[in-house]
This record gives sequence, structure tokens and C-alpha cells, in this order.
Amino acid sequence: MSTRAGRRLARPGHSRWYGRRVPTEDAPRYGPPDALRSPRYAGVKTFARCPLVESPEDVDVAVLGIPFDTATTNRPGARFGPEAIRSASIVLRPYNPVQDALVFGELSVADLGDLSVTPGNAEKTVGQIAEQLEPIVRSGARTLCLGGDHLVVLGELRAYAAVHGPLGLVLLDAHADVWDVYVGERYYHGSPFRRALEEGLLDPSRSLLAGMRGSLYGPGDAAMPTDLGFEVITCEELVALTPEAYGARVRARVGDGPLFLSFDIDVLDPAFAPGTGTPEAGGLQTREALGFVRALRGLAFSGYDVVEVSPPYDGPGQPTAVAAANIAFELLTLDVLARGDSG
Ligand SMILES: [Mn+2]
Repeated sequence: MSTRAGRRLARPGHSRWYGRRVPTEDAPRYGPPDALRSPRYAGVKTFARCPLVESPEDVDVAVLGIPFDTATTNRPGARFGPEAIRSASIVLRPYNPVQDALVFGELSVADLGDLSVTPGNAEKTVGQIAEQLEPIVRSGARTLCLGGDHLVVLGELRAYAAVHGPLGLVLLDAHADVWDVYVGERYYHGSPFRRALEEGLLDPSRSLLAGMRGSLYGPGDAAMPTDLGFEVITCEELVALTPEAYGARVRARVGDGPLFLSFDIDVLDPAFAPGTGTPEAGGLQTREALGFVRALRGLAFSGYDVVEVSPPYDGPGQPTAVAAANIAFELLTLDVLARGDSG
């Protein structure tokens, strides 16, 4: 790269790879390049074609992959989830018409690459995730993490709680993930929220878990999350609610204080999201899930994730990864709607 090109590409409002991004002087520093100058399928597959950067400086939302699936109990493969979601995300356009939000253009969004993990060591990996995320959280950026099996959220919550204190949790998931021990292991993808409670990372009285369904180990399992202080909306109840009614339930529950939103792709029916670690029949359609997420507009979340995408089990056309990428876009939209363009 010539010196002149280096200066040109370093200017705010420019992408490293594709040249000029948004034709205004006060545009945020980072965002996807203009697809009318280079097609959306071109280039390195970062999230939504946002630039790959190392520092959270000038970043409103940092997208990170967590390529880890050691804590999976059934179908592995979520270690490849970030890569698949990134590939599916390249066709995201800047504007969300349903929410009337110019996501890329109001938010500075960058892909900060993948976190370091240790395949085969779940407990160590949780610590690594927390250690790597905490400085990004301290910088003031929100994070949108792409899993990875659901245990990764424990590392995310450690980082956020270290900065903000205990968080309210809004969870969309087929499972409450509050089981205790599985085949002798305390750190697995069915236990992160029980571990988070034990560590004081969550405020269950400000948390609402929705979408739970499927067979259980015994009659006591269904009451487990409520016994721990969480509110639960089962999938059977959820599908009978309008998105607005669901949004009202969440608002009534979470009150004021820091919030985290975790979206497990297995809340979708396996017909819509076959590529996941623990599929459960009778879930949401992709369209319904988008509606429930959109109904959270106005809530200010500190962090977000989309987890449990397992590409080896995905179908032709990668419907699971496509759904995950679009859910991620809705999460970014929530961030715009909650904060405006100031980040
Ligand atoms: Mn889960």
C-alpha cells in the first residue's frame, strides 16, 4: 500500500478494503462499505462486511466470534458458528424498514475477530472469554458475540458484571440452561445461568426467560428456573402472545439497570434452524422470533449474543445461519433505537 493510499484509507468514514463508505463528513468511523461500489458477496467474510479491527476505539458495537463447542452435550459443531453467521451476514443491508432504523450509518460497528478459546477445556475457556471481553466492555462499547455453544455466555456475563454489576437477563431459548451437573461436569451448555447466579452475575428478579419447551429429565425440572427466581414464559405460552404483549412482559420485569440479551438459535423450530446443538420440536418460526426481538425496542442492553449455531447440521441454503445473521441485525437495531446515533 502506498503512503498516499494509506492516508486515504485511514480517514474516518472510509473502509480499509473498499474505499469510501458513507458520503458524509460526520459518518461514524466504522461500518460496512457501500455495496453500490463493490458487491456484497465480495471480500473477506466479516460480520456484515464491517471492517476487521483490533481496538474497540470508536466502536459502538463490537462483533466477536467465540468458536467453541466443547461444552455441547449432543451435536457438536458450534465452533464453526461464527464463520457461518459471518458468511450469511454479508447480504445485510444498512436499513431496517420495520423499525425505521438506519443501523449501519447511525452505529459504528466493527468485527473484532474471534476470541481465543481452549478446545477441550470449558472452564478455562469461560475465564479466557471474560478476560478478553472485559477491556472491550470497559471501553464503553457493547458487544455482540456469535457462538459457540451457550456456555460462552458465562464468560460474557462475567465481563459485563465486572463492569456494570449484576445484570437482568432477557433470554430466548428452548432451554432455561439452569441445570446443575451433567455427566459430572459443572461447566456445560446446559448450566451457564445457574453458574452465573452462583457467581452473582445475574439479578433473577430482573430476568425473563422465554421459549422453553421439550422433554425434561423429571417433573422437578420445569420449576427449576422459577425456583431460582427467574420468570419463565414457555414456548407454548409465548406463541400465544403477540410480540407487543411479550415486549410488555419484558419491560414490566426488567425495570432499570444493566441488561443482557441472549438469543439461542434453538428457540427456533428445527424446521427453521436445524443446525444447532440440541434441537427441540415445536419451536418458533424465524418470522415469529424476529417479531419478538423487535418488540424489545426501547430497552437498552449492555450486551448481546446469538449462540448454538452448528453449521455441520445446517440444511441446504444454511437457514440456521441466515436466521442467526438476521437476528443479529435486529439486535443491532435495538441498540440504535435505545441510544440514537451517539452510541
Ligand atoms: Mn441455550
